[in-house]
Amino acid sequence: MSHDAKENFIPYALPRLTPEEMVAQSLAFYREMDTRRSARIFSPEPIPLEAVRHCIDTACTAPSGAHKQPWTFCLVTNPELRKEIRRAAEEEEFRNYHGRMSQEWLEDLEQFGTDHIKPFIEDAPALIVVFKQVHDTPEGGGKRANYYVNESVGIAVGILLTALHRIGLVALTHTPSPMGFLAEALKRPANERAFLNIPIGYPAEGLAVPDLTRKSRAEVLVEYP
Ligand code: IYR
Repeated sequence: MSHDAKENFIPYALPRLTPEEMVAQSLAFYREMDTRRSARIFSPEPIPLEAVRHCIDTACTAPSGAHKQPWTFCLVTNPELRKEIRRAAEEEEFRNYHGRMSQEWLEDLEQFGTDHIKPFIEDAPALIVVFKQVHDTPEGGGKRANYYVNESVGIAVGILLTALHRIGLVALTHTPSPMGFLAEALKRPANERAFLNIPIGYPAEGLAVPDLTRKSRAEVLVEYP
């Protein structure tokens, strides 16, 4: 069995860097990623969609359970669709902010100044609505299992956010839960569930973001030498 599998294997290697190059490149990349921030106000300017498609291709290089690649990325630029998505998202968010979210949750969000009004859904030039595939739909019909779907799609989204940041676009990982309306608006098949709504675009001119600090390395890294 494992012998048969190995017959499908192909050689694989990566260029070997010196330890000094590794330290320098990892530090440079950390510094680049440390400038990534979520944005809630976007410039309405159009963005080069071919570059965004490349970012989505990059997201799809993510590892996934049994290589099922259980994701669909919907790139929504259509203004009527964005208007409808905004309307439905604000309806859900109104219920979230006015009863469904706990007092503690509302307090935790205070510093971000968010409410149920979501102009960015229409102002951003594009939305990437990410769907997870709760099961597979093989070519010949029927159902097959997918595995570790949330982990797989979460990793893909992480890579997507990284790729977008590298080309100077900002994004927001928006969760207008419950998100069933997204599958309906985008006419997704029965095996797909909305995972995140990600408005993307250039940052609005004069954009300001909350003055956040990140946890220190000592708080997040435990080494076991
Ligand atoms: N989905 C709501 C509420 C919200 C929840 C969390 I957790 C955030 O980090 C930010 C917002 C909204 O988008 O307003």
